Amino acid sequence: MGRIDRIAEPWGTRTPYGPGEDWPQRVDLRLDDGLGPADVDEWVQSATILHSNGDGLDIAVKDGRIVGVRGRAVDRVNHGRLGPKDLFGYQANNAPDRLRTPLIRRDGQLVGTDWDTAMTAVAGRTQELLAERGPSSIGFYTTGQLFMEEYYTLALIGHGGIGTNHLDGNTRLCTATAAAALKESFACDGQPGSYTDVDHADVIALYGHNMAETQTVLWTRILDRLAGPNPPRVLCVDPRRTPVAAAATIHLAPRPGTNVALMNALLHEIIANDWIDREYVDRHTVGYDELEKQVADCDPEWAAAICDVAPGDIRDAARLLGTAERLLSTVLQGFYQSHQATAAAVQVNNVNLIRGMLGRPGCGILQMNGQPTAENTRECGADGDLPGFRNWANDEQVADLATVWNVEPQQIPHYSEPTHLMQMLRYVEDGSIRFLYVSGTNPAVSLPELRRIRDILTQERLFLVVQDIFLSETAQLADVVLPAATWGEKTGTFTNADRTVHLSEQAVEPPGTARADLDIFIDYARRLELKDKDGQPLVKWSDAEGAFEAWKVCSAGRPCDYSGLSYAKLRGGSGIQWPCNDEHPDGTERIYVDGEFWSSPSYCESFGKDLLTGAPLDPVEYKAMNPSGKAVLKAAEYLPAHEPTTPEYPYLLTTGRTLYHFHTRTKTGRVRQLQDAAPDVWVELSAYDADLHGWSEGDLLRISTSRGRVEAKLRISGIRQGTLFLPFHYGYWDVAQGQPGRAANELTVTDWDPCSKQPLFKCAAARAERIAVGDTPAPAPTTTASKPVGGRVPPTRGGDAAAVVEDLAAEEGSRWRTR
Ligand SMILES: Nc1nc2c(c(=O)[nH]1)N[C@H]1C(S)=C(S)[C@@H](COP(=O)(O)OP(=O)(O)OC[C@H]3O[C@@H](n4cnc5c(=O)[nH]c(N)nc54)[C@H](O)[C@@H]3O)O[C@H]1N2
Ligand SMILES: Nc1nc2c(c(=O)[nH]1)N[C@H]1C(S)=C(S)[C@@H](COP(=O)(O)OP(=O)(O)OC[C@H]3O[C@@H](n4cnc5c(=O)[nH]c(N)nc54)[C@H](O)[C@@H]3O)O[C@H]1N2
Ligand SMILES: [Mo]
Repeated sequence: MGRIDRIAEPWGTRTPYGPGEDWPQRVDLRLDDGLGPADVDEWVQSATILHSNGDGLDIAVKDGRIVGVRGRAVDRVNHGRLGPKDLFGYQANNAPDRLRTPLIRRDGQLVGTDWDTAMTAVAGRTQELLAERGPSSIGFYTTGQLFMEEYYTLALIGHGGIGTNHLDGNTRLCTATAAAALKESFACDGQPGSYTDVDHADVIALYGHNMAETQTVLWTRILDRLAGPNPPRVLCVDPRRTPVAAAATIHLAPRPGTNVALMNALLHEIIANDWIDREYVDRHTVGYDELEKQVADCDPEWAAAICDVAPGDIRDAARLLGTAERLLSTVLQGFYQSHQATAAAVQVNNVNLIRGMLGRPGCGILQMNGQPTAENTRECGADGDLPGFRNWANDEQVADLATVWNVEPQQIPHYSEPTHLMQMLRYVEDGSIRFLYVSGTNPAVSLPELRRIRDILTQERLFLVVQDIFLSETAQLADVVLPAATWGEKTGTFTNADRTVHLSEQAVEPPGTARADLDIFIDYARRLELKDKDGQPLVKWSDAEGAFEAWKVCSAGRPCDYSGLSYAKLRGGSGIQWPCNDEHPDGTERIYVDGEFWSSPSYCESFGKDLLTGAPLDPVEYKAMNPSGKAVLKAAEYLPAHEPTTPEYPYLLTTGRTLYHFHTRTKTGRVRQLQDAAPDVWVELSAYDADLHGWSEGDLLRISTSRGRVEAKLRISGIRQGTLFLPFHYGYWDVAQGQPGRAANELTVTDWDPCSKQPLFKCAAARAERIAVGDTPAPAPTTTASKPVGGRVPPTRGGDAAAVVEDLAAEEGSRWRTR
């Protein structure tokens, strides 16, 4: 057992292993200062909630309070490890400024009230609008951070009860492109890969994915392979020198927004060198000829001119991919939130497909998720899909859902795909949506072009309900604020990016009168008197396990089949991967083994779209293209980004994350170890650009686009020249009013991918000016992609306050008994 500063060393101690071996266990434990394991009254089973990795953990409880966390050695995902956000983040539950009672706006001010008054207002306004303007005046905007049971209930209320098509999640900002890319290639959502592919792969390619900072435990798994015998080779595609880039065999740093050009050149090389699995292509795919034609002219020289990457490096990368024996590909926001998002992500699928790298150990695709429960938002249809990956354009599947819900099929809107968030905002802007119920998301900081968002959310005619655990920037704008119980204070399940389902049990009571999101939704449905077609209550459950049992029925026979799972089965051991049913009682490690897909015209979730325009294919077109349900190789032409740089706005601005914070920091900003590691906004620029202007580390810059301004101190980092990076974590809840702009989204653009409708947070044209010479370094970590180049900057450390116990000898479960 060792103690280690996990702020200074985010990934902890190496436990090397070789290909095909089991990843050794290492149990990470963090308790409040002064406490030891013997002080803990009870350990309660759960999983991590500050990213999509789904690391199993136990919550330590003492005197009815959460006092720490410990990784679960038995869990397939993490083998006991935890990342810094999870080791320290639990403290946010105990923050003194948690919302404890509902708030309602009276004479312009939010004042405390009781639940009955608040819910009467919320349900009353809904009923008024339903009577006056019909269901399309009602919109719901939820999250990727609640539990599965909550999304399923909300989807039933929205689609089956109220009958509005306006229900989306912040997963639109997050994993809409993951879902879209899977639907384009496999005609259905569902993650092909498994985290255990890391144990077997000989090449791992990470596209626009800073896994080291955003899925720290999965990255630890890769670091342990890199430290062991026969390590995998790593390809990193990212305009910044991230820790992934630093560890990579090959790092390509393209201009933001040029991913499709790069991918087409990689495909061109793979095809030109005949590194293709012809048999797999012929037996299991359609569309190869079009793909070959599309990339025929896309040689590395062509791409080099667009991406500003050396042609030789593109050739080397293509050889790495083309000669891999077990290729694991991962994709995240550098593709999903960039120009031509779906088209680019689909080309990654194409690389694996034409190489026949799917369905075998080490051969996988991880079109990653970001938020901890984003997978469930998608599965349950709370985000622009129908529950159970049902196809809105297939009347039989809609009728089947109607049977499950005991409603008439025409009650469920399916005249088009459910409305995506950016369109919902337009409807609010136009006044056709008059009621917006926001749960578990903070759009006043996380959406693009914040000035516009604030205008939309503060409209007089809009009734805004915000269900949160803190008085976020968005909650401050609400008509009614509903205080929620959160992770550790309520029970439910959630599913990570590799389909692993975890049970998260209630460990402590919520603060004040805060209630589980599920209880609030059920109360809302009851007050609206939503009924099924026999006049019985539409929502037939009153607790989480009841909702889970209902979801099992809804998901049975669909790809995301939970029918073989139960709370009892999820207790005690590891998380379990869906599909889990009679055929696969212990879950399913990899889908699409033997080249079998869920893409037959009658079963598939989606008929696909045109990658350039987003126009949906109709059933007849789909059937003609893919009659027997194969994988689809979809080609895409590169198009230049919509907002090119100009002499006035000469930089490409990209935005993203740092290791120590989660999103708008409502949790991590209230945790001293994490907040101290990255206390305020900064902006990154290359040494080349800084030298050009004579700027130094710590100088105060003003970054502007045509939409707004941000002031931030300069960190000279390993970012490519011509590119600016801003973390998007810093909003306004913890600064005085009137401070200059610091949210990255003051600058981002109202624009989205035509296919996935995911906003483009990663490429805008911007200007940088120095407004003051700095005397202290930028408040950016030194342990991450923000690592300074040159200059003297004190290293990021947490010291004693960040000490974590690592038990490297933990075998056969953990040393400390779980109840
Ligand atoms: N520490 C931490 N971890 C998190 C989260 C968090 O807030 N903090 N959030 C979770 C969530 S919800 C998500 S969605 C994930 C996101 O996880 P990631 O996608 O890994 O994180 P980002 O920082 O958004 O973007 C990844 C990288 O994309 C690169 N990039 C930008 N533009 C381009 C481009 O045009 N092309 C290419 N190839 N790369 C580009 C950026 O330089 C950046 O390093 O993280 C999850 N995990
Ligand atoms: N510029 C830029 N913008 C981005 C991104 C980017 O890379 N760059 N990334 C985008 C991505 S991928 C994402 S996922 C979004 C994230 O954007 P948001 O979802 O807006 O960010 P969070 O801070 O996670 O907001 C979650 C809210 O839910 C509350 N909450 C937490 N737990 C619970 C709970 O159990 N119940 C309820 N009711 N509330 C809870 C939190 O207090 C917080 O206010 O941001 C997007 N915006
Ligand atoms: Mo996300």
